[in-house]
Amino acid sequence: MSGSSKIALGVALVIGLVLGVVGGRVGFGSTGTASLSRIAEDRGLDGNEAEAALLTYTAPGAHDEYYLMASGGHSGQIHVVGVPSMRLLKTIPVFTADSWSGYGFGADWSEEILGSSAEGKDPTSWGDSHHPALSETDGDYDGRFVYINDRAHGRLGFVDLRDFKTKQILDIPNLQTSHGGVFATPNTEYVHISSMTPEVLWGDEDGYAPLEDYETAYRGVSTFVSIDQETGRGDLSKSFQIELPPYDQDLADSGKLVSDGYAFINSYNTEMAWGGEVPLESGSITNDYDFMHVINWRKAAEVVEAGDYEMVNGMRMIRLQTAIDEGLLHFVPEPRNPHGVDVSPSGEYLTVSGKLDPNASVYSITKIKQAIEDEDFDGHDPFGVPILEFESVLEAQVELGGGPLHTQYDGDGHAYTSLFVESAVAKWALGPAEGKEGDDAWKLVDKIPIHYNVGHLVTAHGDTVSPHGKYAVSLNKWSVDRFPKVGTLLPQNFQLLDLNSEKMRILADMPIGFGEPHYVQMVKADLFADSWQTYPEPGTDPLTMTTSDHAITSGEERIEREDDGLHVYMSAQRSHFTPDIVRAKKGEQVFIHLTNVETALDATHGFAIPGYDKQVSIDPGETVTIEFTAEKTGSFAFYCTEFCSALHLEMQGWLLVEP
Ligand code: RUQ
Ligand code: CUA
Repeated sequence: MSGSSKIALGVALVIGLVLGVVGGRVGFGSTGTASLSRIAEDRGLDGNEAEAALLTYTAPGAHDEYYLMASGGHSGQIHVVGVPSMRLLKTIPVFTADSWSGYGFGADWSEEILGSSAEGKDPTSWGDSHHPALSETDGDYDGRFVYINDRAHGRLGFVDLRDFKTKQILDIPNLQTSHGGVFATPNTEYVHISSMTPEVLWGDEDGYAPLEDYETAYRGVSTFVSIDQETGRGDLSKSFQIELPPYDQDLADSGKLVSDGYAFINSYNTEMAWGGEVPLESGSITNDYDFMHVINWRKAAEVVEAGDYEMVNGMRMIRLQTAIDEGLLHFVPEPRNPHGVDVSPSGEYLTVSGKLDPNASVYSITKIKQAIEDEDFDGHDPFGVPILEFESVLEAQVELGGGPLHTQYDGDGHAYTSLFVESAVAKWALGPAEGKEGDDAWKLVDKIPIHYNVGHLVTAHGDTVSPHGKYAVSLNKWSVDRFPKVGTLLPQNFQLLDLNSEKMRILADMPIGFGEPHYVQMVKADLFADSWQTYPEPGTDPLTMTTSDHAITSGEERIEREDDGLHVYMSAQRSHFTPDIVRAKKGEQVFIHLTNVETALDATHGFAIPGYDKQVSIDPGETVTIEFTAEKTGSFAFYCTEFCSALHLEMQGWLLVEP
């Protein structure tokens, strides 16, 4: 049989099988099975590809089973992608202004959020979002909130998943850049974020310290941001930090179940190299081991409650010596330059992968707790932090391949680890705590090549106490030849993998053309069944999620001159702004309180005054305020920026600024 007729037979078999199953219910479409296999053949699809198409095809109008909550990397945003269709559903602006939603372009609520970062940072500039963390209840996603870090500026963004809008950006004190986390503790008591590059904490009176003072003046910090369970917001007054040595604290994870109450942070550059004559890339890899930081955060919270902290730039900070004395910080040696630490579903195993080591090293929390209790230490680091003995807390090492980075889990005792250097994903079996015993435990089960240079990967609910398996998405840094040419800056690539059988397979590619996503979480779509598509309270202020003081209903529109300026109470309803003429005096402060009085699903209006560089989106039931000083005289047209109705083009009006 020739190669091509083998393929044709494979296609026919797959299509025959799949359609044989569904055909009874829905028929074979307009062409019949024979022609379907001809279509597959014409399109050059082999049997596996035809099957992948059927497994991922999401019919027009059908909905996806999972969402990816994807970090947007340099875009500073969160992107919501459907799985298995791999369609981009939504971009949630977080750290970067966004003109469609008006985020940072005039809506009062967004300016309050973007403006809430510290002085000296242009609040509407940009962010480098890395690691989303969905809120959890009992260690599994609960669909309430999502948090994300800004790797660039050490900030934490918070999105309420009732309306999928950002509500808060916290600029974390004592944190110049961030990486470690973010993760939520199992009941979202805290969201963790830690520094990456150490920051000058103990400099001179100007806060300055030369690099020669690296070991004395520079420090890392681990931050536990306390979360208000009602609003989802972080409250810095109830949060605390732990001072850490000036290592580069890398990725982190939260303990769960047996390891609940602990946090784990990888580190590299325990050599404390800072570049220059000894470049960082060689200076930071001379030690055989770096240190996983094991933090007992429950104990830390008690220490803070007992008052054993210092206020440092407005944050309660447990000093390093206190953390050592109180026994809430221990180090575990980890093969050099580790990147990811990922806690297994039972909470027992901590998988650490070192970029320069082909093994996944798995530690046992039971052994770690025992070693801490027995004070079974293998010396101390230069700052006096006790180091546990590598052999006594290690559970297993599994050789996976080149450059393992990050690990996720399924519900079946398997771990999935990205291999950056090898461009592959490894599937391997865990041990007894995850149901794999004897010869079935601690071994590589399957490996699949990835295109190319996988960073993070994700499985469905893959970092929770009950992962679903099913799908994995590999977040590939390079796409090289995977897509048609689009110039010199190439897209990243999300590659969808099927986990439903012993051997993994690739189902689809999705080009990502907006930045470099880092971590992603895959969450069951039906968790958002109760999220809002229109605001339930008329005139809702998205910041408070309650009725705005400035909300109006139809008939209440008016213009009032008050002491602080001109207040316009305006409604938007297909296809009219009422009032549609606003007369202001030069120099006057203008407040346009705009309510979308529609209740219909999807009846969003926009409101732009290009002459004043304002643009907002007002969703059904929403009230926003646009405030500006009428500095320029003239006649400025405003218009609705959403094609909302047949008379949308007529939905415009005038701002007249009189001399
Ligand atoms: S990173 S590719 Cu999460 Cu910022 Cu590992
Ligand atoms: Cu409202 Cu167009």
